[in-house]
Amino acid sequence: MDPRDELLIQLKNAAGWKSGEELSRQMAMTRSAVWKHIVKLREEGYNIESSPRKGYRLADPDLIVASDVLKDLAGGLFDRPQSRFLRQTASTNLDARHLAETGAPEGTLVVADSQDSGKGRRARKWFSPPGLGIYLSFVLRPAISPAEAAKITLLTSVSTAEALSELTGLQARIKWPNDILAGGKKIAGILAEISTELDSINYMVVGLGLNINVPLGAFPEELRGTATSVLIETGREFSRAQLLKAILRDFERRYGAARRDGFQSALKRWRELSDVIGKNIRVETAGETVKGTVVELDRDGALVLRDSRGAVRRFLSGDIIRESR
Ligand code: BT5
Repeated sequence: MDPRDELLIQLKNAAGWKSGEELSRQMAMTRSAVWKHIVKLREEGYNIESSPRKGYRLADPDLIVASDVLKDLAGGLFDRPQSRFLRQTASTNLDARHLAETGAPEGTLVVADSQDSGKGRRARKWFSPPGLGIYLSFVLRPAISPAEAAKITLLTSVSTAEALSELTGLQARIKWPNDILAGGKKIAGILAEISTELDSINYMVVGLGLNINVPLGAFPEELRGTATSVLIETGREFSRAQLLKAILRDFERRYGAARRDGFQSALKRWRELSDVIGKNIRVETAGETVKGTVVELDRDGALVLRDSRGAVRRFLSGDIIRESR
């Protein structure tokens, strides 16, 4: 293991101060070598306090450490040496796209502690406060047609909702096509981007933003009525690394199952978690707004709507707004 990663894990597990002497013994290196690594880690942006008497302490105990995450994903889809764990970046989706363009294999991850320009769909922004959420993107190269790409978003939604419910006890729901809600508010969003070649997918980048330990007051004013976090909903803080691993494990399992047997079982769960069939809604797309009643979520992940004139319309993307009757 990279010695700096090992140092981070030692400090994280200590959950408080750890003496330089102990660190040097456990890591089988001199105290001055420990110090040099600490200096490097600080340069990379890790907030490590030091005290001549007590030793060292990680100021952010909820840090996501690469090797800690990767060891739990060893041997699977996300076991990729090309993966990046960053303190800070503009957008993990952008990073993952660059990696994909230069040949990074399926399963390559980009995880960041904070983003300066987190992206939503249609040039919207994703609020990404440092250390309080998951900002993750991964590269996929699925052998499906571009028309089926929405299925990957729905798979990611199911995995996120399931892992959230399992670890935190929250009743997470899915709002078509890419939002996860808790207590009726947005707790996570997914941004899938696709690069196509003729009629096949060259690569896909799936981005997930999940609000974990964000207190209400930390959200910008304009999001306070619509956004939420695990902390707000449960009153408790949760480990970001644990949630990250649970989501990735669930996704890996479902993606494998979909490749073997198709998307049916994920689709079934997605429909249960979506709870939108029969509801009166408005769909806003880039070009138009259509009112109607949801007939179904079809096998490609499209929303099928009967509009006020009785015509049936199918949407693969857009935003839905619930209409009151
Ligand atoms: C999304 O877009 O919901 C997709 C968000 C994907 C973010 C991840 S983070 C890691 C990866 N790297 C990136 O750069 N992006 C991905 P959309 O459905 O267009 O929703 C965007 C809207 O959600 C904004 O216009 C706000 O109204 C709202 N919003 C922004 N930040 C939020 C947050 N942290 N929590 C809840 N709502 C938020």
